[in-house]
Amino acid sequence: MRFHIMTLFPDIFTSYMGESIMKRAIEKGIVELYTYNIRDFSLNKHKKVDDYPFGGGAGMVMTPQPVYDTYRYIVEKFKIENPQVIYLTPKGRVFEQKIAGELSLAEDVILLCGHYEGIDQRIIDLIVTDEVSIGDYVLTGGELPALIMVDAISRLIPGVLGHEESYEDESFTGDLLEYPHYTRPREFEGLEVPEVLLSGNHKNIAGWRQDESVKLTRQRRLDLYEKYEKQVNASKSNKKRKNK
Ligand code: 6GU
Repeated sequence: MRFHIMTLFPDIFTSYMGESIMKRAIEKGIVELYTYNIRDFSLNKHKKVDDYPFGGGAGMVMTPQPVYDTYRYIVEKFKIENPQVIYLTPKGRVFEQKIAGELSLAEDVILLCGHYEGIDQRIIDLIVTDEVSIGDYVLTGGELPALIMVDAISRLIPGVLGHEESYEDESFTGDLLEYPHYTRPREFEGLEVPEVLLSGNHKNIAGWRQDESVKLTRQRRLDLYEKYEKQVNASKSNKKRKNK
């Protein structure tokens, strides 16, 4: 899987992608990350990439030429047939696990990071296929959201995580938040590890974890809990139907 990041600040990506699981995914060749400095493609003699908004108003707008030429360079160099270009913007649809799963199947993903007040609308009309936000708050640019997407997508690609089962139990895959984890020591600052986890009874342990997940989800995320309840009810009535 190849990520292509169009940005004015390519250095932001080197530190995060050079550590831990992301680093290993790149070393293994499962993930490839290419950054492109949009400024390098500016035909302006001062390498300018922004200008005042037509119609007036606060802030600057990224000009279309450098972004468009960066895009053309990527698509031609890698011979990408149906380029998927995601523009990171608070106006986009909110990123969630399901979108990460869908994107993890793609060969190439191009991420466009905006800055200033935004990008000239004609770039969005011409090359952008999807607009994505990471939540309802405003950041100064699309770089952190791009990193978040790269991380969430990469860890779903087979071979990136050590244990294939690592993502089966986790928060969100099954619409439930994850149960609590404990490691040694058995007692810390007067707090004990729940007895059942020390019992060696795997059926009881699985039951306890399921119960904790359901409890936590109901307390914290009624929206997810209701989705989960619906699924449970649907599968129950499915079983009944089959048994008739
Ligand atoms: Cl994708 N960009 C910016 N600038 N702010 C955001 C965002 C994206 N998602 C949430 N806030």
